[in-house]
Amino acid sequence: MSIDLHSLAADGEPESPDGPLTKISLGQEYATIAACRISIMNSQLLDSVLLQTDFPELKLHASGKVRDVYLLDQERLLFVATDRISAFDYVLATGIPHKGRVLTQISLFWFEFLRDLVPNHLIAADVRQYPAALQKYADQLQGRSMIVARAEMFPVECVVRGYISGSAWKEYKATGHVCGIELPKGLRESDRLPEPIFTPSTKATTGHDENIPFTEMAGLVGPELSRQLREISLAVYSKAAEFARQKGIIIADTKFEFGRTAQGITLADEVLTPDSSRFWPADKYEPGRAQDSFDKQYVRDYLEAIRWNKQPPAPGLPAEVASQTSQKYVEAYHLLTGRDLDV
Ligand code: PZK
Repeated sequence: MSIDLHSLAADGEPESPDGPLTKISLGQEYATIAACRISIMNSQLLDSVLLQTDFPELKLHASGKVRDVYLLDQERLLFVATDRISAFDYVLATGIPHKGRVLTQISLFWFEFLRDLVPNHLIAADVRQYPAALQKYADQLQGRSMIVARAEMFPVECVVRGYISGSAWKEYKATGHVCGIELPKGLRESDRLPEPIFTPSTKATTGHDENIPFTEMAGLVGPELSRQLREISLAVYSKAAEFARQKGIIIADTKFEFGRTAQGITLADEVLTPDSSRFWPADKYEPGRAQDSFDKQYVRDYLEAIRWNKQPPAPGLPAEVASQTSQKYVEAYHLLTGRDLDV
């Protein structure tokens, strides 16, 4: 990162003995100073950033930190990936140019790549094939949206881990197992697992998803369906992770969501994106420590540097950080697909 926040802090506020910054309001101030000093984000880029969707006559079906889902009719939903970015559990005030298109195009790539393994919910992603009533929103939708088949969603997250990180690392350190799966002794943080493991979770009512043993999943959705979801999840992860690894990206873990449609068990939601997975740059992989994130590292470094207290309101990002982050998303797309994101 080219910004030296400590030098910025030095000629702004006096440094307190326990560090340069403690309060969120100061953090925002420095974000602004940094943004002014480094560069004004190219105004065309800024124009293209979508933080909020707005389709007044459509019914919002669900909304996440990054994506908005609208109800089109009884059979179909409209998924839109915005350029919002979250870090440390909060959506930041600044969007990331191209992010929504990168997430959408990565999911589309994997849907195609995985189509022989599992049916998916995609109906259309070319706006010209969307209903006439949506054509007036073509600018908001192109490249970042999909029409998908409405599924009866299963109330579990199907998580697969090929490496030990995050909540699984915490659980393993404390207990030696993860979601009821006994793991070898002596694993280090970020180690590759002997084989990928299926570690389902439930959507917690507040905050984070809760890891559950397979037996608990079986109680929730039934043992036969649980076995099928585990088998599909592991097969999908293994095929994709092997491919990504050849392209220089380690997919350490990922979360799938499935539902039932006319096609049977159907892969839904976004698939194997940096938002639903941990992407690590393979050339920097070093077990024994937490790994840098492929996409969000500049953002995390910046937020740590300004000492954001990780309470709302979340700060914005300097143009330089947003721009570098944008480039990482575009790079991930390029590495995986070999294609250029059309800008
Ligand atoms: C569905 N979500 C989660 C994702 C959000 C929320 N094919 C489908 N049919 C019915 N429902 C869903 C899907 C899918 N995929 C998934 N919510 C509804 C979700 C993204 C953003 F706000």
